[in-house]
Amino acid sequence: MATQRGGFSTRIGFILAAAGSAVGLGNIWKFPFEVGEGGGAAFVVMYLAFCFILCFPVMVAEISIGRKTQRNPVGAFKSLGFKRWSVIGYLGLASGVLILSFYNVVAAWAFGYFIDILSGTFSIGGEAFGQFTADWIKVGGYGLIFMVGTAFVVSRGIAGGIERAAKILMPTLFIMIIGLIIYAVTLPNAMEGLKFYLVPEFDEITGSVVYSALGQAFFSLSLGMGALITYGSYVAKTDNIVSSAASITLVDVGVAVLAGFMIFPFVFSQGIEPNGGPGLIFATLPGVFQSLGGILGVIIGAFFFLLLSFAAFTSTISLLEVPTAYMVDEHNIDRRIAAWLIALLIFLIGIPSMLSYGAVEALGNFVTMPGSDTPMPFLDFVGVIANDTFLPLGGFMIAVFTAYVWRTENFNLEIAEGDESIKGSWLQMYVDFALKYVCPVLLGAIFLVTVADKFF
Ligand code: LEU
Repeated sequence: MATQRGGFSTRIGFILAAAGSAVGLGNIWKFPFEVGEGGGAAFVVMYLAFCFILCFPVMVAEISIGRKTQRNPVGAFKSLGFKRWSVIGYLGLASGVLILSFYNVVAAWAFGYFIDILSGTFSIGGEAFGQFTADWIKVGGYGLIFMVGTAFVVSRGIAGGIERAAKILMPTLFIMIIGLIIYAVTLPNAMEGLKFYLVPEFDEITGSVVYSALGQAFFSLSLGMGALITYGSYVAKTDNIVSSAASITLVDVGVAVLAGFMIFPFVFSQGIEPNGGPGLIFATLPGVFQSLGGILGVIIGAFFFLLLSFAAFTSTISLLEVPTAYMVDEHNIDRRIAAWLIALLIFLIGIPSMLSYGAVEALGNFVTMPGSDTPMPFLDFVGVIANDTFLPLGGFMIAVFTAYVWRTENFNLEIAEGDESIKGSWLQMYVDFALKYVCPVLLGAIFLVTVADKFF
């Protein structure tokens, strides 16, 4: 079975692919503007706590469910003998499809910035971001290119496509970020940016901030959408799941934290307000690069948006892999056909998001959430539903399922497959305890309270 489905050829290949899924626009585009809107360092503290305390155990559970069953998220629950629980898989599929529909649009912005800066057609100035996103033909074209690239890699399968791409792209990304941080901290006002980022003011925390920090933790770690169940299904039985999950979490959180060190000095050096929403890095950074002057600015600017596109690419691959694996496993459809058809469908679903940043007024002011006085664009609304709401709900159900339905004993047998020494270790004991008590209670409580706060 496993050989027909393909699989990762090496442990590091899996870790890089999963870390590639985790590290993406979530770290470099979304994390900074969420920190900016959530009041700075207090958001960062909450996000970190959620990642380690709640998300890490859920990640171990997802990878284990995938590896045990060698199935996509829907088939996994069926194959464990709990058909009704495949509702978690369907929820994951829905989340992944919705997320990819808007994620691809933001990836198109990043990729478009790269091309435009490189070709010298980019106009810098206050209105540049709005003008760029309103040009739907252009954004649509870049979005199509991005989706075609994603479908191409996914259609080629695991070791030849996904693993190979991640092995090259991830290390390059890391080096690029470090270089940009070194530059960022030398800029005027960099210290103020770092202060905003690092010194928490806890009175900034509201229900809505908790809700976004939790959604951000799940989004950033690619949890609750079945991506890691799917990637887990390609992992060899000899791999150590707990230590792989720990590496993935550390890399992802590390890149988000580093992205903050890069962005906030940039934002403050430009004298820009950090609470600018999804346009934050797109509006801020071109000015930074321009201030470098001439060819140097062009090179560094293009380099940055290339980096962002790379990061997004290894994530769009994982998002498309989930419905593709579902079609391959459950409906016996050829991988290539499945990947191309689903990519096309998701591209179409993403059109309203694409048009909601300047092209169509009604989509731009799509809905005003209770407690807010400004309407949000369609793209942001899909994010609130799929990412801030569905993902933590998926995580909650995975924890409950693993601890009480599949049962901790069976789960522990699966994680001990790759490494007996994990048995009785404090890490394993924490994961068990968290899946039984901490995740259900905290995720359940935060979910109910914050959803009530946000939607009613
Ligand atoms: N984890 C990814 C990111 O941070 C997003 C996920 C939906 C694939 O960009």
